[in-house]
Amino acid sequence: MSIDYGERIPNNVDLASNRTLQRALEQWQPAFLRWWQELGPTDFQSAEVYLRTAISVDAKGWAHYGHVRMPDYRWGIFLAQPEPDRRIGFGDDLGKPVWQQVPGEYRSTLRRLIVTQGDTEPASVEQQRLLGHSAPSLYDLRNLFQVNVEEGRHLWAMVYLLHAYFGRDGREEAEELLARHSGDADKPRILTTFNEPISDWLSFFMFTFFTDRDGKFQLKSLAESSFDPLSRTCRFMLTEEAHHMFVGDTGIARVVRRTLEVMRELGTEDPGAIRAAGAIDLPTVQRYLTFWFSSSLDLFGAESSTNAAAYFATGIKGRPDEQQRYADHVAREATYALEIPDGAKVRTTQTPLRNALNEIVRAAYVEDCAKGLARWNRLIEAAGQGFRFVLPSTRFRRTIGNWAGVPTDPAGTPIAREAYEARLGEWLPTADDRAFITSLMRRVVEPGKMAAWIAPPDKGIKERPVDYPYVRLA
Ligand code: BYC
Repeated sequence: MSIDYGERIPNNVDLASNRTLQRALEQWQPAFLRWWQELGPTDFQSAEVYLRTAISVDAKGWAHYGHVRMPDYRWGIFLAQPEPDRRIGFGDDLGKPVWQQVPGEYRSTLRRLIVTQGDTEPASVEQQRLLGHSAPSLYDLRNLFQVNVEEGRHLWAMVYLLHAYFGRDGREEAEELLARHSGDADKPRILTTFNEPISDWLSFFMFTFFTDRDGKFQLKSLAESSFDPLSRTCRFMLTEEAHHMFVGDTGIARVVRRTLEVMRELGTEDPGAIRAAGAIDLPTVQRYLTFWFSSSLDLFGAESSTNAAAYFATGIKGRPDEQQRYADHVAREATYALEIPDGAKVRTTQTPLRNALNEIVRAAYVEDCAKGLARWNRLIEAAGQGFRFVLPSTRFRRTIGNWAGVPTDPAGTPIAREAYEARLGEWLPTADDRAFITSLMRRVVEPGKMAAWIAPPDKGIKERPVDYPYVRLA
């Protein structure tokens, strides 16, 4: 399953044997490169960046590392190895052979899911396009660009499926993926979180921790799909995705470590004093965390969803880690208790489990997020400080599902709208917070040096030292 780099579009799907598909993708390629030049990272296109590039889809040693100019990065099409005799793992058709082609009756549903997934990838590159100018170190700058080129590749992954399996409609959708833009008033990206600006590095770390983690859960759900090419595509995307969440997890930990150092040096918890020393006070970190976590919760869809039930029944989209995590792969009779708003109160209602799948996956996501908070809280505890990060309730600040527009406090208790609006500034980043964070965003370009608001990483990339020139600026 090694990747053919002799081709114009590197791939492991034997693209050369399908001339029509190859030509169609070769026509899309210049449009993609134009999009990258126009809406990818601003400037830096001639910088040499220490990037990893996939050379194989084997679990071990799949990437090559070296300095590359981003426009020369080899975006391509890589699918995980096929599993021999793979069978449908859940739903009404459990145990039947998986599909190598799209069943006619599921065509529009599958296309829609692939388009929604595909839309998030270039969206995130657009959201992050200005961040290179304010990178806190060359190490971070390289990580940003690594994430960006791989999100570009994930767009390729979805475009391949659209071109290969959805005919003319698929080709049109592939064009639309480059026509919608993050935050565009007329043609925004499909999901709300992907229209939020990411103009500072604290937001970038929150996004890669919380929003990329939604990516992990959605990709795992799609990796279970009975549509085998989609499953194989997502399985390989997950290999790359792990690094993106690592960037967020360690980025936030480094911010916290630096703040704790300043707190110790100054002997104070006072946010004003910590800010004056150029570090980010922990309550501000919490407000950013609350913002990005609550925004990312919406990406799982409504608590009770007939769409989700139909995806599961038909085998289109499953639950993450279906085989390892669940015993009943049909889930026809089972129910799930959902908590829904009832005036100023909360009521529990039993819902068919298949309808509650978005909520079940969201709950697994919340558990996963909590592990990151536990790690950061251990740093705070070890420093002898009393502050603790908390995840807000999944009811807080929702715009999708039963809790959409229902005012609650971060603990999830319904409150009056006036009280909610009056207190939002305690819970979410204020204009003052954003101005302060923006004031810290200054580019640091000397190898090994870090901005004052973030601690250095524990180690460099691929056994290189932290002061390695990860980006050679032109
Ligand atoms: N915003 O029945 P429901 C990633 C719509 S991130 C706007 O619950 P469903 C990445 C919904 O479309 C992962 N609209 O929906 C991360 C539906 O519309 P219709 C991206 C929303 O289908 C970082 C209606 O509301 N992958 O990879 O069960 C960097 C009723 O909702 C939203 C995917 O999302 C929303 N947040 O679930 C780079 C996987 N939520 O049918 C990349 C593919 C719901 O009434 N997508 N709606 O017109 C899906 O599986 C599903 O579309 C969703 C929604 C899970 C998003």
